Amino acid sequence: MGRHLVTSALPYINGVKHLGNLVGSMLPADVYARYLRLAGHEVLYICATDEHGTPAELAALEAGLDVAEYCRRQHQLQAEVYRRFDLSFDYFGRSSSPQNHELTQHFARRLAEQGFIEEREVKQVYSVADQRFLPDRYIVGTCPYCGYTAARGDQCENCTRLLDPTDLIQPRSAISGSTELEVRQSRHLYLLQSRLAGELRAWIDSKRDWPVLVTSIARKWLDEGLGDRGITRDLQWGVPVDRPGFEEKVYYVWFDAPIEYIGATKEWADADPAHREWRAWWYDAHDVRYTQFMAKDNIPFHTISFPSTILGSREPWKLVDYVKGFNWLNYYGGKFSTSRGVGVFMTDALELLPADYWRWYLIANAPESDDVSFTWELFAATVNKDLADTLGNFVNRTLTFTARRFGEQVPAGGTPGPLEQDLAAALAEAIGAYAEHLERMEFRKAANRLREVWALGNGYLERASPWTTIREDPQQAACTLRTAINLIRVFAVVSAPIVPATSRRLLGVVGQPDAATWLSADITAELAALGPGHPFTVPGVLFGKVSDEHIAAWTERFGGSEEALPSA
Ligand code: B3M
Ligand code: ZN
Repeated sequence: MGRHLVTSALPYINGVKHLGNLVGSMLPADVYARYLRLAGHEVLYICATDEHGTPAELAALEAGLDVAEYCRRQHQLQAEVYRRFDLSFDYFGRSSSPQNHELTQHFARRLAEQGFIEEREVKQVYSVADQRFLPDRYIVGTCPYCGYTAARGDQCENCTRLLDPTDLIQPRSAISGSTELEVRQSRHLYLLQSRLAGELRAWIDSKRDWPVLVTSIARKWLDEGLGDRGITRDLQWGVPVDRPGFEEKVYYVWFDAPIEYIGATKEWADADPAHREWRAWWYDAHDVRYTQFMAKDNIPFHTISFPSTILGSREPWKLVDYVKGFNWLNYYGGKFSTSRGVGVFMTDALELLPADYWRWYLIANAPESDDVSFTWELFAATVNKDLADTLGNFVNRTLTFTARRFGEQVPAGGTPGPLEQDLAAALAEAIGAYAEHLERMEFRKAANRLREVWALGNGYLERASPWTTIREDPQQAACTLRTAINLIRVFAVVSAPIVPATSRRLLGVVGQPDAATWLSADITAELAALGPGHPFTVPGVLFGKVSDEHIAAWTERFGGSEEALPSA
């Protein structure tokens, strides 16, 4: 059994997230957490909004709100959309919480005590008009290489060259447009990661079962020589730095954000006295297996930066046991982009179709080994074939036919024979493989197996052909339909991690409570769980099909292939 701690990368507070964000962290983490719970493990699945940093401040400014109020509202909105997507967080916290403030300051103090923090004097661009230091990306100007006039201080978007703000011609503030910029001195805290490089490498080397995507990114950072990292910023919004002379500064968002995994666990505990033992999940937690989910751009922060914080504290906080990283989900080969509004956002998605359509599509096409493209054509094909034709059609034809011939209850009569034995054997094999893939977090492979499980239903009906046997041998037909109704229950249980709402609906149809445990190994017994006379109801069509008209309308609304390509 064992205890499983699961976290998904914390979504930035500004703006509703898109399907790319969802499939790269929260959704697979949710599928995994749901599977583990069904398999009988104790699970704590934690997520939170990542609320600090310049983008949050600027978004608040733009919204005309005080940043704390802006974050409070955005947190509510995000929590609501995740609930509608059936993401089963045990707690959804906020990195701006007092708990995270306290823990972040604790870690900084410990790191300083252990000699891993140093004060350094740095030169930074200060905007007189904005009365603030500007992070590199908030300084814009003309690219010295290509002449692009809106190049950012960290990189030119046009020619992709990496820049220093001082390289820019006619630099100006991205916030106010002011050109009144000065270089000023400021003191900052540096985390001496270089001193932990050996320990980090040994730790990464010990992770032989990690995906290559993850270890190769971590090793690349180590191989390039691990630099020390500035962990403070001249901002007001963030976790205050509790050190004399640093009253005007806060910790860098990437320092406090991962600590919020722990912070949110404390929030969870503080919200309910039953969770008093929260520290046992994190501190000296040798019986806990900790799995993190994230997209590839977050991997360095979770395999290098956050582990440096933990290791350098010289306290027995839990290090991650397994990192599941994801590639990009693109929109027709271009990037989903929050800032440019390209692609499908989570609220848009729910306006079009219920969560399970998206959950299924995204898991079945998860960007695990490569970047993949979202296209409406593939979305339609996946939904129509798997959900409508395979699962939905099986359920509807089974229940409609049974109700018409035998009434709305599991029919009595007949005895299972070779067809049912074959079915049970095939199911046992496919479900076993499916569970193994879920356990290993191989989501596409898991979805392939689940699709195969569903297809066994239609294959069985074709072979047993109750619409034929009902004429000469109604007992035989009754046995087939009884088995088929039990199959619906079996499908509902095993589908629960990926399409939880559908699972609940199907179980409701056959008068069963929501799935709480996985199936037993005895599939023959599972296929007889609902006995003769057990009532059911006939649901309406489970999954509507996505038509060519839908595709045309949605392509028009969200931008088709052309608009989604990165601008030259
Ligand atoms: N908010 C970046 C992202 O959403 C960042 C993750 C924090 S995880 C501690 O991609
Ligand atoms: Zn350029």
